[in-house]
Formats: sequence, C-alpha cells, structure tokens
Amino acid sequence: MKSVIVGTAGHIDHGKTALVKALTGIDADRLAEEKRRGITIDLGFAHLELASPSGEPIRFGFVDVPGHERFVRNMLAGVGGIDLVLLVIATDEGIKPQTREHFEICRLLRIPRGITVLTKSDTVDRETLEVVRLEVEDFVRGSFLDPTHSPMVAVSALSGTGLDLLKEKLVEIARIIPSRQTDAITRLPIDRVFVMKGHGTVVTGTLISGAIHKEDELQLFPSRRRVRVRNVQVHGHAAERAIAGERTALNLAGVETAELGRGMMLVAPELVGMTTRADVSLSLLDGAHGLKQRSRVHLHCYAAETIAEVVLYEGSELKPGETAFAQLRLADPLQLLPGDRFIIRRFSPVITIGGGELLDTTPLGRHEIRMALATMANQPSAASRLPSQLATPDPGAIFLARVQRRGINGLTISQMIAETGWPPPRIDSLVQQFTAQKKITRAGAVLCSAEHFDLIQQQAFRAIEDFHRRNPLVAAMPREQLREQLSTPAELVDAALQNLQSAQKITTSGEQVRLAGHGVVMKDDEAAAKDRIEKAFASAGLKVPLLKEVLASLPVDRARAQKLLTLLLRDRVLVKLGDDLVFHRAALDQLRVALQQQKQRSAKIDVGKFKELTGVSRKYAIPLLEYLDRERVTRRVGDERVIL
Ligand SMILES: Nc1nc2c(ncn2[C@@H]2O[C@H](COP(=O)(O)OP(=O)(O)O)[C@@H](O)[C@H]2O)c(=O)[nH]1
Ligand SMILES: [Mg+2]
Repeated sequence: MKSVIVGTAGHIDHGKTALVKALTGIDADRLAEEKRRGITIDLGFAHLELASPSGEPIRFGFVDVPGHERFVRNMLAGVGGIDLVLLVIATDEGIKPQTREHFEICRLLRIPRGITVLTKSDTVDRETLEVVRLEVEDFVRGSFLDPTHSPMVAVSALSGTGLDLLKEKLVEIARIIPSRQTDAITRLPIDRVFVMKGHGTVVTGTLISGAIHKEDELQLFPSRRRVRVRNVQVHGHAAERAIAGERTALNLAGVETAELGRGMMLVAPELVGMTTRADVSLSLLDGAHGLKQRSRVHLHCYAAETIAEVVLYEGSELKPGETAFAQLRLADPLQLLPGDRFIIRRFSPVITIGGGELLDTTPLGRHEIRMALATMANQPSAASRLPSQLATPDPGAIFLARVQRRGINGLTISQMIAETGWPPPRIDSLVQQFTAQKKITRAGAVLCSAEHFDLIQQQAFRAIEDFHRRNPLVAAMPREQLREQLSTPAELVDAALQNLQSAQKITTSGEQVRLAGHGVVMKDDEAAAKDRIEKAFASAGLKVPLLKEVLASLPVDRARAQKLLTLLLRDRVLVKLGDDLVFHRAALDQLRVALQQQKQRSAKIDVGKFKELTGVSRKYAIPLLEYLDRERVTRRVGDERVIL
C-alpha cells in the first residue's frame, strides 16, 4: 500500500491540529499540558486511509507540528521525513511570523510538494477570503507551492467546508509522489521514545530509507549500540516490516529506555560512519544577517541537532540570499549522509537563518588532501577542488570523484558504502560499469582511479629500477620492501606488479621482484674477484682454506668482497657451516655420494672413520657431520652416525 507522510506547518492557533482532527478523527495533541493550554508543544501523529480513484488505498501518516516560535525545534524534528506539507494559514489572521519561518524551513529542506490550506474560512466573508487568497498566492509564488502547480484550498474544520476537496487534492498529489527507495540503506531518525505497558521500550520515526523487519538487528547512533527489533508497527498497526516512507514504531530489545532519545538514529549495521565535519552547500535566507567566517550556529538535521561552526570555503562572510560551499564542524557527532538536508538557526537569538544540502559527510582532512594533491598533475588548490565535485546530482560523477580524490590510496568498497549510504548492489554496478570503461581499477576490495593506478605502476617500476641501481649485487627486490616504499594499499601494489609482469616489464618470483632481463651487473674486477673466491673453494674440495684469508687476497675492498661472498652464498654456490668455514656446493655434493657408497659397506660411521673417508681434520669433521645431520643425510646415534 502506498504510504505518504504529511506534515503541517504554520503559525500557532491557525488551526493545524483542528485540521488534522477534522481529516482523521485523531486529536494529535496528546500531552496533558497541550490539552490544558490548548496549544501544540510537541509533535503529534495521526493517520488516515483514502481510496484513490482506481480504488487502490493510500495511507497518509500525519505529523502535526507546533506553531509556537519557542517550539520550532520540535517542528524541525518532525518535518524532516515528510513528503507533502500542508501550509496552514488562518483566513482571519493571514501571514504571520511562523508562517514565514515554517515556509522557509520547508523550502530549505526541499520538501517536494504541498497544499496551501486557508483555514477558519467560516470566520470571514467571501471578499476577505479572496483578499487573503491573493495575498497568500503572492507569498508562495515561485516556490514549490506556486499556485500554478500546487493547490490552495479553503477549509473550515468547524463546519467541514472544503475538507472533501482537500482530501481529493491529497490523493491527487499522493499518486504522483514517487515511492521512496526501499533498497537503500536503512535509516530511522528517532522522534519519540516511550515505554508501553507490556511491551517495553518503543521508538517512533518516519523511516527515511530502507526497510525494517521484525527481528532485524540495527545500530543506534551515536552510541553504536546494537539493538534488536522485537516488534514493528506501521501507522499504528502491527506489521511484519516497515518500509521507507512509513511512520514506524519499533519495540526494541537490548537497550534501556534511558539510553534512547529524540535525535538518535537507527541504521543498518553496514553503515558505520559518524560525522563531525561535513562539506555542505549552504544558503542563507534573504532576511537573515550576513554569516561571518567561523560563526557558530544551531544545526538541525532530521530529528537531530547540535552546535556547528561554519567554515566558509571562500570569502569571509556569506551574505543574505547567497549560497556557498562551507564546512560544518559539529560539536557532537551525528549520523549523516550526503543528500541529507539541514537547517541552521542563529546561535542567539535563535531564529532560522538558512540551510542546505550535505555534500560530503566524510571530507578528507588537510593532510589527506595534501597527500592526494601531491600525486595529481595540474590540480588547482584544495579549496576550489572540494567539495564542488560532489555537488552534482549524477551518482556516477560522485562515485568517480570519490575514488579520484583518494589518489593512490584508493578506497575500499565498504568505505564507499559508508561515504555515500548507497546500497551495495548500486555500488557494485557502478564498479562494474567503470572498470569496464577503464575509468577505475579494482584490486580486491580496493578501488582506484585508472589514472592513479597507472601512477602506481610507474612508481613501482621506478622503485624497482632504483633498487637495482642502489643494490647492484642483489638480484631482486623483496615485494614487502616495495609495498612499504609506495605507501599504497598492498592490494594495489600487487595488482600493479601483476600488470607490469603481464606487460613483461618486470619478473616476479615469489616474494621477489626485478626488472625483466635484469641480472646482477658487475664490474670486471668484481666479476674476476667473484670467480677467484669460487675457484678457491672449488679446488679445495673439503680441505677448504680459511674464508678470511681468501677474502683478504682479493683485488677488491673488504665491503665489496663481503658482498660478493653474500651473492655466492645466496645463489648457494658456497655453503656456510661456521663463522669462518665455507664449502663449495660441489664438494658437499660429492661428500653425499661418498657417504652413499660407504653405506653399501656399513650403515654406521664414527668420527674417526669419517676423517679417514674424507681426509679432513677433526676441526672440519664435526661441523660437516652436524651439517649432514641437519640435512638428514646422517643421524646421530650415541657416538656414531647412521647413514640414512
Ligand atoms: N471557527 C473556527 N475555529 C477554528 C477552526 N480551526 C481551528 N479553530 C480554532 O482555533 C484555535 C486553534 O486551533 P488549533 O488547531 O489548536 O491551532 P494550531 O495551533 O494551529 O494547531 C482553536 O481554538 C480551534 O478551535 C475553524 O476552521 N474554524
Ligand atoms: Mg496545534
């Protein structure tokens, strides 16, 4: 069933609550104090079902707001999720201060549609009614309530005049209001908390996106507490689930009533982010004073409010009627997402002065911006780059800008979800589209713009090249060292190496990477020296010379001699068995053969026999036998070895 949320707006005593009651039969003033004083203090709720001409029922949830200037805060808490506003103006009073303020709030929040309702029509004659109508038409002209596309209905809650026409108009508009996205990530701003006898803690709100089922697990912001949905009610009736656009009441488990309050947000578990800074497009009302750089204001978004400092991206003051990019720095973290609209009110005296749209609820810090800029060619200053790129209705452009701005750090898919609040399938399809168009690269869960991925490949290639230059005697660079050096996520480094390998620019083997065709480059004297070391040991068999003597005899300096030795050991041409004891691989291989032959005669051998067999002294025999034990050629049993 289609569900539409209708909010009232308008000055106190203009007949909002009476109108809701006349339409729905429900008195939305539920507090004892409200009844006693005859004024609305807090939000009131009512519901109504009407049939569309095709017979299909439409459900209207009403949020009745207080008109008193002292309770604009409460009005703001209710107006956030509405689809349609009834701007109520009493014909006997005409336009009054909160008519203006509520109307401005609706405009700033971009409430898409509405009906202007001239109430108390029974109190004036026809001429007066027509005068008021003309005055109000002028007032709303050019706005979303412009009389050319938005109805104006005169009613009397007392006599019932005009109510049928109003219902007709409600149905007409409801039919063309698009349904809200139910596949979007679930968010429910809490506007009321109470305890219900026999049920426990209940919270209510207008579900702005997604769906909530019985038994769902949700996350409460800002405490991040996990709660379980025990029961769901929609427009006052028990339901299996609530979907976006419905007035929703949830009976919660896992949380105390005292831990809940208006302004908190219940969200799907995959939304993790909390906002303390937001880049916004901010508009100041015509009638407001100019807003100076770093002014403090009251910030309202859905039912939440906090204090924020306004940092203008350009200029030192925002003038009345102007719109500019700014960053809001919040006193308390809120759960916000791009696309949310907000209101700002002056710090003191508290009056509505402007509002706008959140563009980025995860703006990069100065350090991150500098990092990203450092890797981009021809980029202007950070201030002019951000957040204008995100101020577009095109999700594809936003997606690309968000990947792009992360530079060679890329961003993960879950970061993208947290940054946008878009559901995973929507993000997946953008990933597919842009990887197919070669605008981005995906490596595991990390996304990176194609141009930055190119840069990573270039950087990796240069780093390996550089490594070779500085380590001429080492054949390859450890992958780990490359990762550290590039300060890019490992997934991106690995993907870059894979690409370079496919392009036959580098060769990787296990954890080692080197430029394709790269061998150890040696000068002639080094090559000769290396040769001499090898020969010295090759010709000695097992009766090896002392290592330090061999090294000292070379025509190169000590450091280079040491490097050459390292090279021979790494390539396993030589094998080191002790501090100053090195053997040639061939000599050790021969020893193995000799032992196998010895095994034909006897499987056992002691140190004496070993010395006899090999002709080495005890000083060499012991390390050699220990080496053979380690290599599992022999096994020590008491004073003897068994040849295996
Ligand atoms: N004569 C007349 N009085 C009305 C009408 N609607 C509301 N009122 C009266 O106006 C006063 C304020 O109405 P209320 O609905 O509380 O105004 P709200 O502050 O805008 O919610 C009450 O005393 C109502 O009885 C109407 O259509 N005709
Ligand atoms: Mg009222």
